[in-house]
Amino acid sequence: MTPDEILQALYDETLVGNAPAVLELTNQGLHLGMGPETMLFDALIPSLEEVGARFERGDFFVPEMLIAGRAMAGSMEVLRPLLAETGAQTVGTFVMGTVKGDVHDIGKNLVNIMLEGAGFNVIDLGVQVAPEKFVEAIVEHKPDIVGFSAFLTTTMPMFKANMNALQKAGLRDDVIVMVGGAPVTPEYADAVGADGYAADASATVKKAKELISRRRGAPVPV
Ligand code: B12
Repeated sequence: MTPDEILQALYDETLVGNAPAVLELTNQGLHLGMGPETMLFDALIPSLEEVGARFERGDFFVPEMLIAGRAMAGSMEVLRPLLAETGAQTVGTFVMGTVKGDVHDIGKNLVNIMLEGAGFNVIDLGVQVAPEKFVEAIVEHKPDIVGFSAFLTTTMPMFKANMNALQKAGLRDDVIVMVGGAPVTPEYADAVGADGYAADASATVKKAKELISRRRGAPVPV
């Protein structure tokens, strides 16, 4: 297969949730010398975007979303160490979690991979993270940044609940807060009092470094 055929097949097989084929194609692509970013940004992510569009139109239902998500997650297991492999030094600690009531984690995991690749020490609290868990993790790990991820309009209000919990615990000024996830907008991030928002994984890395530099009054290593 040519690299273009692999990208097309990765897109098609992710769309139908054929996990074994997606894994096999990922390995074939790497064998051919294709970059992990190419497979991620030119096939896997666009395919999941199409899954979302079909769900919105009523052509796909939850099981289809689930198997497509699983197919992509299988490929990410292989790509993860390669995407994170830059040998950069630690630029800061980032505690990350998907908010309570929300199980979406593909986007969050992707952000984590890119942050690790950029030299961050990432502590992933997983999904359905309650406000008190975020508080506990901030006390324990003393991160530079805490990230809240939400993918549903019904779980976005948890950002505010998390902010209130930080305030109540007296931790709000100790940590930079970033928020993100498919339905989140910069306006919403401002409205809940977050320090930063980013629309995708690479923008998150950039923004995170910028916010840390500003707080420390010195540039972070690149
Ligand atoms: C896969 C999927 C699922 C899977 C999740 C599997 C998993 N392990 O994650 C399953 C099947 C479980 C699922 C369930 C549901 N889902 Co769903 N799902 C999706 C789908 C198709 C893809 C999401 C995804 O992974 N995208 C790919 C990643 C790479 O992109 P991303 O998520 O946007 O992440 C990027 C940015 O947002 C950002 N980012 C992410 N997190 C963070 C955090 C910080 C701090 C920062 C700075 C940035 C950042 O960087 C990421 C990487 O670039 C989306 C459609 C879509 N297009 O988003 C629907 C979607 C999110 N789901 C939706 C719905 C409605 C549901 C259900 C309610 C369906 C139901 N009736 O049961 C349930 C809810 C379950 C729950 N309680 O959470 C809706 C949400 C609508 C809304 N606005 O509220 C969507 C948008 C589909 C649609 N178009 O209607 N879903």
